[in-house]
Amino acid sequence: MSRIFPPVSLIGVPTDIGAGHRGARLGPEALRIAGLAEALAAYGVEVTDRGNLDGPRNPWLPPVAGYRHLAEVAAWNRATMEAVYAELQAGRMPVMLGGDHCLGLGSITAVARHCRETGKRLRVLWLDAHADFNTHEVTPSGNIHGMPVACLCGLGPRELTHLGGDAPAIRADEIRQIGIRSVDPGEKRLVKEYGLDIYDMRYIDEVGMKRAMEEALEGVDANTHLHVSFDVDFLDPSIAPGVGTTVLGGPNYREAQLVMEMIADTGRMASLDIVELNPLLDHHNATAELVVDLVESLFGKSTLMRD
Ligand code: B3U
Ligand code: MN
Ligand code: MN
Repeated sequence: MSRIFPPVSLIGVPTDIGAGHRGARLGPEALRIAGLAEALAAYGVEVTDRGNLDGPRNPWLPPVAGYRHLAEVAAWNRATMEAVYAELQAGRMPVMLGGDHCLGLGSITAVARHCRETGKRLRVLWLDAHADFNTHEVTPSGNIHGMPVACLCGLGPRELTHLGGDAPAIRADEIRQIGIRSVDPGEKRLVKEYGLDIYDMRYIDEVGMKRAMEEALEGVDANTHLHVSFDVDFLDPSIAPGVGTTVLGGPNYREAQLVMEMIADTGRMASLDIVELNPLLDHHNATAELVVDLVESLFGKSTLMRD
């Protein structure tokens, strides 16, 4: 069976406005240099690189009332939301090249709106070392890349929770988090309160990645829009050092490949974020090249062997 993908639009979002390290703004270029567009084209995917979005520079200020750069984060996310929504409306698959993970807010807000308008069921797979469910009250840093899931679920400042008009943008039961191994104390309480479905590393160690992914993908059907939000710090730092917040004990290369292959097997991935790649912390662009390799698997590279 050969897979037919909708045409893909790459959208660069060169900012580290929500992060605690500078450098994720260089992520889109590193992914381009690692050959992302060419790799997808080699699978017969029609790829158009839309270039980079524009937004405010990073003023690199301390938190104000628990948030760093709230107005700038909102501006970048508005631009992301509009760009992603336009691609979906045009029947294309937006692939957002971050940029830090605060941008998942704009991207997924657009996807959720598209799903409401088309009657699709939304499933978000959030691949990450972190739950990204902090609020201004419990954040240890004020960095908004630690808050997008909470904002999507309606918990956060109005500028972010109401980005798409109504809040919440998504329901907690539309998201599955995989690879989690760093959750702050107050954040832990909130994810329990909101009932987030988290496949943390402890669970993956116990049942294995295959079963964890089967559970995370359960119920995905022909009417599902599957959005993958891939924070590169999901991966174990031994294979992916080029991120700002490495956390030991993540999925190894084989486990990560299996995740991507099982997503590809569903045939339902309709939008993708690639975030938190920080080329300043990378070695010879190796993390970017690994990401391209994994994204190829998301598009069915390795499953071709089983056709
Ligand atoms: N939970 C911490 C650290 C963090 C979250 N997301 C990333 N780092 N990439 C925080 O600051 O919210
Ligand atoms: Mn994240
Ligand atoms: Mn993370």
